[in-house]
Amino acid sequence: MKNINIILSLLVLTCFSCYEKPEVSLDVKDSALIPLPTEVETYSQAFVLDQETVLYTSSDEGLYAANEFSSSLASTSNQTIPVRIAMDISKPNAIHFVVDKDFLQLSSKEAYTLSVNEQRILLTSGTQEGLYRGVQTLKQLMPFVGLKIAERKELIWAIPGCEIKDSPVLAYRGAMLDVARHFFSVKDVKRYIDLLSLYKINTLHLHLADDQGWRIEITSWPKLTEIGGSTAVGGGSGGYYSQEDYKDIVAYATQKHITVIPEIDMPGHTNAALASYPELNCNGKATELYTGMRVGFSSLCVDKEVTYTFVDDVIRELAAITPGNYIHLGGDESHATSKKDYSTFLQKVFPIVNKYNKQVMGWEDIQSAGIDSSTIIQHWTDEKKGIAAAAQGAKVVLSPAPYTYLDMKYDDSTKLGLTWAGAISIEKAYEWEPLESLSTTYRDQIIGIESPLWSETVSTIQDIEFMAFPRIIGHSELGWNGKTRKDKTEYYKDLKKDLKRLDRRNVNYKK
Ligand code: IFG
Repeated sequence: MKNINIILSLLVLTCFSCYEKPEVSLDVKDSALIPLPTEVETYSQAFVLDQETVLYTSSDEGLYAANEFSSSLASTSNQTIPVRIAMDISKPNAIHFVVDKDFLQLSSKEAYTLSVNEQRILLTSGTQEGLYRGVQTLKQLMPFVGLKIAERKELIWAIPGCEIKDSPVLAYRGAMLDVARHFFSVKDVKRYIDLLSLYKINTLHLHLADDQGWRIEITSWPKLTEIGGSTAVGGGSGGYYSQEDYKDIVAYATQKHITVIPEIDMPGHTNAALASYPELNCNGKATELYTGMRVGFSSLCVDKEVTYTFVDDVIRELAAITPGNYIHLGGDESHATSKKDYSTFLQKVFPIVNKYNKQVMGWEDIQSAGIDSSTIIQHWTDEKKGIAAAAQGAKVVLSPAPYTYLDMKYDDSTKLGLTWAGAISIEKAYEWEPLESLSTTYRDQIIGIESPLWSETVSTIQDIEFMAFPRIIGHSELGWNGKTRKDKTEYYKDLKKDLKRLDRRNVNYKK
């Protein structure tokens, strides 16, 4: 028995040494890179990743990115590759994750370069965030399947040679999830975060309160969730995030370089709060809980001092568990608040946000209350209001409903969704030019785009995936590059391939 082992091990040894990395030439143009990087040069020789490949880095940021790539490869191929802490970019058969502070001179902290040749891969950025974005591109360069070659037990992976220089045009690339009309578990929100991060989306706006539900625990006003969180559109059981749950979501998003922006809509869209506390109502009587789909019928009581104590407590507690710079105050569809009261209310509330060291974000409607350049206005339906906001110096995030509202039906065969902003096909979601929105006078104040998914008709993670994908993939490219590709057919060709990656993740996207 002993001899056979010696012979076998000799055989393996010789085979091992006889293994020559195959020369593979692939065209990077065949990889489905979305968002399309700023510059992609083809290089003939592919890099072959095999069991001897090592991921090198010598910085915490690089280690983080290397682990992100290594765990992603392990999850799609059950192949683990060693991550070594050493910086020697001359090492062959290696992927190097390099932090180069010179990159910090560039316009975006998310800028990176990715260089692939037959010897090694070099991913370089000035920040961990930039490396993280580059890892998403590296994952998209990976072939769908590894190569099985005779001499090897494990698969090898041929990555097309290329020189990529990449940096986003728009800094704010967001998705909004309405967890108020229907409540979604922490697990579901994390799943959505996972998918958003694949496309370099960097902001998650959580719509945490509305007429039908209050979804975030406020310890000083416990009935907001006890009563206000107890139901949903259609009368379901509702739900809410404890502050620990919310911190869990924020931490998870932060790991994927996604900033969470919480929204407490006010003074309208507040029936859940008004049903929880009689004193918040001008007549001192609590309203009934509401499980319908109407909007514009509720308002906090602008004349009562207790209203501002309430707002102060809510914003204080929310700011304390929100590392991001913004608190979103909503401000939309306050049809039950007089114009004068609306302005009075917001002018008293804006300073409360600032008192807790946060900046105000709001739907474009709040521009009528007087805003400044520290405010982010979210344009959704009225170009005049959007332009009026920009004219006051505000930064603008574009969410034009006819192109970005993911709760709109794809077409009249779509069971889920609403129709008031018109059907939004996969093509319509992609074929618009964000930087031509509003007036080009304020082009430089447009900081990004965001894709809202309202949940009146959406109640499961499968529904979220169906309505968001593939339309939000088109939005991710518009956010990253600020425009569509010259040849749009190239985008749709890449999208078709990219959807195979979503198949591997069992994403319920619209076919
Ligand atoms: N408009 C309302 C949302 C939601 C939406 C559904 C905004 C800013 C219609 N406000 O969009 O609360 O009901 O498409």
